[in-house]
Amino acid sequence: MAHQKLIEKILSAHLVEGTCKAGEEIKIRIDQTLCQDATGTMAFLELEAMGVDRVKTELSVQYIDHNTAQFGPENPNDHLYLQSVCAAKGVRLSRPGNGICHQVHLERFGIPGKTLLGSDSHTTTGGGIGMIAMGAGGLDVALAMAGKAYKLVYPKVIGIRLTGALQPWVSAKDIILKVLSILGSKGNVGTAVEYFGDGVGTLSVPERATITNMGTELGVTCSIFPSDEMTHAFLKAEQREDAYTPFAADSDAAYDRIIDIDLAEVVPMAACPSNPGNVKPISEIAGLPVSQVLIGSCTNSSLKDLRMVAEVLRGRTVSPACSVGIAPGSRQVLTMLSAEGALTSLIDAGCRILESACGPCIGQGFSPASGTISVRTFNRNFLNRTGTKNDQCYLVSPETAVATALTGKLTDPRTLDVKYPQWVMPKQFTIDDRMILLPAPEGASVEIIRKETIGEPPKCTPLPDSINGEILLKLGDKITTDHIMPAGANLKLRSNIPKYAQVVFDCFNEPGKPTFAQRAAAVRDSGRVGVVAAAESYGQGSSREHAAICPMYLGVRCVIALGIERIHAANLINFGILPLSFASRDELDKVDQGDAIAIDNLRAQLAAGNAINATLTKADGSAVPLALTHSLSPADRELVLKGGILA
Ligand code: MIC
Ligand code: SF4
Repeated sequence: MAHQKLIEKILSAHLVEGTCKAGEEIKIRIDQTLCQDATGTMAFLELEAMGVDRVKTELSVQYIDHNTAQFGPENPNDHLYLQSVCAAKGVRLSRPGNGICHQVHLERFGIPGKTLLGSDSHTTTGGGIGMIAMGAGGLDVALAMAGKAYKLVYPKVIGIRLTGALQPWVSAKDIILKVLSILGSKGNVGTAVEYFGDGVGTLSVPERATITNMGTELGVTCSIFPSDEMTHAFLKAEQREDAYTPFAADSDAAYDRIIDIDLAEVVPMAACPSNPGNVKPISEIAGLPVSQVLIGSCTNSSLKDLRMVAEVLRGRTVSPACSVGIAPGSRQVLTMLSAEGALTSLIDAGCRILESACGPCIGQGFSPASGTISVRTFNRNFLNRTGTKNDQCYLVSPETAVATALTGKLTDPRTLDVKYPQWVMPKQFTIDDRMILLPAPEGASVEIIRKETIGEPPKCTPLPDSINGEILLKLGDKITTDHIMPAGANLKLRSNIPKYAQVVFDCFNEPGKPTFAQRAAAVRDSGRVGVVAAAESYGQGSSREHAAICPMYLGVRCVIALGIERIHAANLINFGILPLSFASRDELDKVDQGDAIAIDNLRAQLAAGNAINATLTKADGSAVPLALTHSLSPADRELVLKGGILA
C-alpha cells in the first residue's frame, strides 16, 4: 500500500485489534519490554500477582539504573528481588553500573521495525533506531510481558521535515528544544511525530535518540526516525548487523501536519525554569551566573556527547564558580572514554565523575545550592526535581553545558574561542555484555528473594454508584507526576506503598497544616471519596504508576481535569481512579478546595453518553450544578468501575 507513514507501517504490522485510524482505540503486539528498578519492582510484583510463570515477549530486559544510591537497604533489597524474579521469569537483567536503560537498550537490544513498551516514559528513545517505542505504567508493561496486546489510541501523525545540516556547536538537543518551542509541552496527547527529509541522514542514531527521548516532553505517544544507512552503521558498530532492516515512510505519505526545520538555522537553546516547554535561545539569556553543570542522563550521555565534552575540556580547567558532574550513559560509553584517554581529560579538567546511572536526573544527589542556577543536559526541569526547593534548572545541549562549565556563566558555545571537535562514529564499539545477566533456563527452580522492605501491590475496591466526595485539592495547568509523587529522597520508598503515600502532593503541603495525605485519609475513613481537580495537562512527565497507586491508597477515586496526559490517564484507570473532564474552564472555575461533590447514578450516566452531571455543595451550603464529561471506552469504563486491573 502506498502513501504510508512509517508509524502506520509498523503499527499495522503489529495490529491485533481495531483499525489504524487517528482517534480509534487499537491493540498491538509488543515485541520487547523494558523496565527500570524504580517502576520494575512493582511491575514484577504485579506480574507475580497475575500468576505468570514465564514472559511471552521476544525480549524483556530489566535495568537497574534509578535507585542506585543505596542509603539503607531498600535499594539493594529491590535489586535482589529483581535479579531473582527476572531469572525465574525469563527476563534479562542489566546490573547496576551497566548504564541507563534507554542508552543500553539502544546499544544492545533495539531493533528497527519492532515494538517496545517500557515502564519509563523515556522509552520513546528507541524511536531513534526506528522502533515504535512507548512508555507505560508498570502494570501495562507487566501485561505485555504476560503476552497481552497493548491498547492505545491510534495517533495523528505530525511529520517533521529536516533539511540541511547543523552548524558547529549546535546539536540534536537544540533540534528537539526547537521542536518543543513549536509544539509546546502540553496539548499533544494522541499525536505521534515522524522525522523525515534529507537532514535526517546527517544525524547518527544516538543523536536521533536524543530527539526521540524528549518526544516525551512534548507529550506525544512516540516519535520515530527511519531506519537507514546511519542505523546500519550503528548496528554494525554494535556487532548487531543482523538486526538491521531498512524502514522509511513512503515518499508520498500524507501527514496530519508538516513542520519544516532547516537544521542550518537551528541555534543553541535552553529550556528555562521550570518546564521543558519554556524554551529560549541561549543568546537571549547568556551571562546568567551558574553554580552547577551536570552532563548525562538518557538524553545526552552518548559517546559522541561525552567525547566532545572531553575534547573541549582537554588541557583546560572548569570555572571555580561551577561544580561540574559527568554521568556516562552506559558502561560501554565509560569504557570507551577510558580507553581513549577522554576520561583522563575530564578528570584533569576538574569534573566529578558519577556512576553510569540516572543519578542527579532523578534527584539522587547533586542538588544545587539554594537560589543558584543549575545547567543540565537532562530532559526535565520540573520545579524541585533537583532536590533543592524552588530550584532554577536550565536544560541545554552538551555543547552549551561545556561552554558554561568553562566560563561559570550561561554561555552560547559558538562564542567560545575553541575549535568544534569533529565527530566520526567509531566503526566498532567496545562490546561487553557480562553485566547483562541471562535468565535461568525454563523449568529451573529459582528462589525469589523478597526482603522485608518489599510490600504487596495494593488492591482496590469497586467504585460506588453514587459518588459522595470532597475536593481535596484544586490545581492549575501542567501538574506533573513529580508534583503528585515526588522522587528524589523518597524514591527508595517505591516498594512500600503505605509509606510512599505519605508524600503524595507533598509540594503543596503547608507547615503547621494537615498534609494532603492526612486530609485524604480522613475523607477516606469517613466513607467518602477523595477527588482532585486540575486544569490542563494533568499528570505530565513520568510513567510512574505510583502517581495513581498512592493516591488510590489514600482514597482518591476521581480526578477531574481539563486534560490528562496519556500514560497517567491509563495508570488512573488501571488502579480504579475515575478520570473525568470539566466541560469547560468555566466549570473548573466553580470548584474550590473543600467543596463536597456528588455524582449520582454513575454507571447509568457513564453508559448514557459523554456528559456527566455533578453537584457541588459549597462551604455556605449552597448547591451548584457542575457539567463534566468523560471519554472512556466501554472496556475502560468497566475496568475503572470494578476498581482496576488488580481488583
Ligand atoms: C523520570 O525521568 O521521571 C523517571 C524516574 O525516569 C520516570 C520513571 C519513574 O518515576 O520511575 C519516567 O520518566 O517514567
Ligand atoms: Fe533516568 Fe532521568 Fe532518563 Fe528518567 S529521564 S530514565 S531519571 S536519566
